[in-house]
Order: sequence, then C-alpha cells, then structure tokens
Amino acid sequence: MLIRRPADIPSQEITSEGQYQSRRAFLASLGALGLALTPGEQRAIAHGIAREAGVHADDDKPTPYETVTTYNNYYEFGTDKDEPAANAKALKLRPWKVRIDGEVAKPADYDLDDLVKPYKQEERIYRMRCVEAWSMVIPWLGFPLKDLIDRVQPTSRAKYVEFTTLNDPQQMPGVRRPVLPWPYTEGLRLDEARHPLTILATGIYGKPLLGQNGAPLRLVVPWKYGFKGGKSLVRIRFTEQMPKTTWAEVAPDEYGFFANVNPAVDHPRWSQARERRIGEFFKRPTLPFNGYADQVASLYAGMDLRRNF
Ligand SMILES: Nc1nc2c(c(=O)[nH]1)N[C@H]1C(S)=C(S)[C@@H](COP(=O)(O)O)O[C@H]1N2
Ligand SMILES: [Mo]
Repeated sequence: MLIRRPADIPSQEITSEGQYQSRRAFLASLGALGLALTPGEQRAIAHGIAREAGVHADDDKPTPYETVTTYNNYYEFGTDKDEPAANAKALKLRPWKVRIDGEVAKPADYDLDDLVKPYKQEERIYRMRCVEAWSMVIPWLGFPLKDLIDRVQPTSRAKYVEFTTLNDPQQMPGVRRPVLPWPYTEGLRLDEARHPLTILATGIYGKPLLGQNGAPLRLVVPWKYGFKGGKSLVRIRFTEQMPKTTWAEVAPDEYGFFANVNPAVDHPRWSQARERRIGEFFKRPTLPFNGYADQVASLYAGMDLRRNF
C-alpha cells in the first residue's frame, strides 16, 4: 500500500517539516543502498510517499513555515505580501460564529468550536498555486468539507456553495478602502465542494492557523488558483444558482468562477504555463489542475475549460 490517495487515508500523523524531510531522506537512503529495489520500485516508493502526503512530485518539499506565514494575499489586511502578517496579529479569533444556510435541511449558526469538534484534524500536504504564477507547498491541518456538508444536509435544489469571509472594518484596515467589493466571497459547485481533496483548514504545520493564513477557518481547494481559498469564513450558503464571486465580479475577463489551475489558458496579462515555487530560482512548469488531474479532471468531463476558466 505504498500508493494511496489522501482520501483513502483515515488518519495521518502530524508531520513537522523536519520529520517529513527525514522520512524522505530515510527512504532515499534505503534506495541508495540498493536493498534489492529495482529503480521502478524506488520510484514507486518516492512517488508513494509524495502521494501519501497529498502531493505528486518527488521534489515537492513543504515551503518553510516562516515563508508561508509572511508572504500572503489577504487584501482585507493590505495588498502587499507582508501586510497581512503585520496587520492580522490582532484579529480576534474567539468567539467565532459560522452561519450555515440556504438550501440545507439543517441551517444553523455554529460556534466555531462546536462546528469543528466532530472532525479529526488530519494533515494534507498540498501544492498551492496563486493566479500570480507563484506557488508553495503547505502542510495543512483540516478536515474534508464533505463531512460538514453531509451533516447539514443540502436539499435537492442545492447546486453550489457560497463562502463569505469576515468583513470587519474595525479589525481589518484593508476593508476601509474600496479595493474590492467587501465582503470577499468565493464559490464552488456542490460536487467540487464534496470532493475528498477539498478541506476546511484550521492549521498549518501542526499549529493553529494564523490570521494571515485565514484563521480560524479557511477553504482549501488544491486544484484551483489560490484565490478560491476564502479566508476567515463566516458563512457557508448552499444555493441553486451559481453564486457571485469577488474576483469574477471585479474582473470577469481575468478570473472565472471555476479558476482551475490550467497552464493552457493564460491570464489575459500573463502566462500561466510556468510558476515560481517560492524559495526557488528557476521556474517550473505548471501542471493541469495543479497536479491533481487524475483525481479531479472527471469533475469537468465534457466542459470547455477555455470558456469555463
Ligand atoms: N478573504 C480573503 N481570502 C483570500 C484572499 C483575500 O484577499 N481575502 N486572497 C486569496 C488569494 S489570491 C490567495 S493566493 C490565497 C493566499 O493564501 P495564503 O496567504 O495563505 O498563502 O488566499 C486567498 N484567500
Ligand atoms: Mo492568489
């Protein structure tokens, strides 16, 4: 059972960056010693480790914690990459309410701790690819959004899910400026929301999320551009119609509802064919669906992904 999908893994140990690297190094050394492993078996092991962790390529090592928490997009806290870390320090994370409503049998206003209590927080090491053509690898801590969806029971009319994020001018200097139409919202089709790779994150690197990364609850959809990952969620609404989403509202020619990572469809102002992994010098090719095509491409069978970008 070397090659497993994240969905097949009931629980995963929380791995620090150091442990993760040394486990890889250990297996690499086994391979180097020969130990009767064929090159194919060695590749399978390397691949299996990467797959087990939620990423595919052998060279996808997690981006350092320091980088993940200081190079951020969170416009409510400022548009420069270093502003969210500085300005989100004081974000008040408790009490925190999340409203779940729309086309569901069990709408409710949840206290965050009650909402997440039933779910085991598992680690998922995911690539994340910003529409700005940079990328990171982040060990998230979270749980499948599907588990929550099953609990609140969408009606037969529910086709989409809308995610609304915190809009608090008292705490967020960015929302006092008309940079975007606040609150920031995102959306998924219900089947995308239920896909086993889609998680609600509560932490990174085994620690609780910091404000700049979307504390206390943040959406993570690893085959889509980073902007689909709404931060500091306050509302999850099930809808019959495709919800409006912030970036598609402000620049519909540049950002679509689907926003699947696609090297073949350029942003009107720059190429999406390659990306710079933060911390690396050379650019690397961007993979269709950010490398998760074998798991998610079937969601879009028969769709023209140039039109539905
Ligand atoms: N509420 C909110 N969520 C947001 C954003 C934002 O500005 N506001 N930026 C998005 C973008 S463009 C990206 S790339 C990711 C960045 O997540 P990270 O800073 O944790 O890497 O968050 C997304 N979620
Ligand atoms: Mo982004």
